[in-house]
Amino acid sequence: MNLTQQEIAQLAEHLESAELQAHDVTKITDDFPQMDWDDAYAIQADILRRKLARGNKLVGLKCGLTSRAKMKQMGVETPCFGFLVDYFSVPEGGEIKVSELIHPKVEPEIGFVLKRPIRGPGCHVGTVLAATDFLMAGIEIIDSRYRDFKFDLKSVIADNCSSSRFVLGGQAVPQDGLDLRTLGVVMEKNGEIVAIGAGAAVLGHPAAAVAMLANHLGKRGEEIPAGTIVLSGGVTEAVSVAVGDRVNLRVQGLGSVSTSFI
Ligand code: 0L1
Ligand code: MG
Repeated sequence: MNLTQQEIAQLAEHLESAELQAHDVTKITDDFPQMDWDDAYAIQADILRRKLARGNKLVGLKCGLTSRAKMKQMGVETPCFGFLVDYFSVPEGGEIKVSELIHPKVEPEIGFVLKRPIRGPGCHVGTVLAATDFLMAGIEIIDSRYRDFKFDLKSVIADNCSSSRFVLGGQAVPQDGLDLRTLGVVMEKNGEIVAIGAGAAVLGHPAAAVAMLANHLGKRGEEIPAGTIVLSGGVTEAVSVAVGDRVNLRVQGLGSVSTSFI
């Protein structure tokens, strides 16, 4: 690690304030070019610590930048991992206040809930499928705190991978019999189709993203707990939304989920 504890705490406060006050900032590597990967995850962990100290609850984990479309859109080559806390969760069909966000975008996600914890190293698609309790369709609302969504991977990891809100569909579906690679995904904004994809867009198989997360956590002596929601990463590119937009997502075999922006 190249940053001091004081710098990590200062950057966590800087990024969390930008989130809570809904204002953008420049990417933090501009001022701290020496920052390494461990520093980036340490800043993210300090943002989580701040939220837990304030009484928020950890409710899930997310994989980000797991599809070629997303990597190309954001100009990066490697997935990233973040956390989800209670107030990020919006009920199915619920409304999201744009005034609380900076420049939100939506992306279609496949949500996994595990029946038993998994911990890397060595996790693979089979490990994840064997531990999966059920799957859910999900819309993730990402909202980078960086101006114009311009960042590098270390900056975005520190910023909790742009996590902001998420909406899960009303169906919890066992994965038996579903081929997650060929699950069709259709996302509509105001009745117009804005993104189409299939599960294989996520690292060849959405469970591969969850396995990568378990292996990432394993290196830190952590695991994916049972019962927590894990988002696979967007199946397609993210789509910008604004006040008045209504987004509907249909995932083959997992049902639909919608949300409105007010
Ligand atoms: O959930 C995601 O795939 C987003 C990860 C962070 C990059 C971005 O803001 O697009
Ligand atoms: Mg995502």
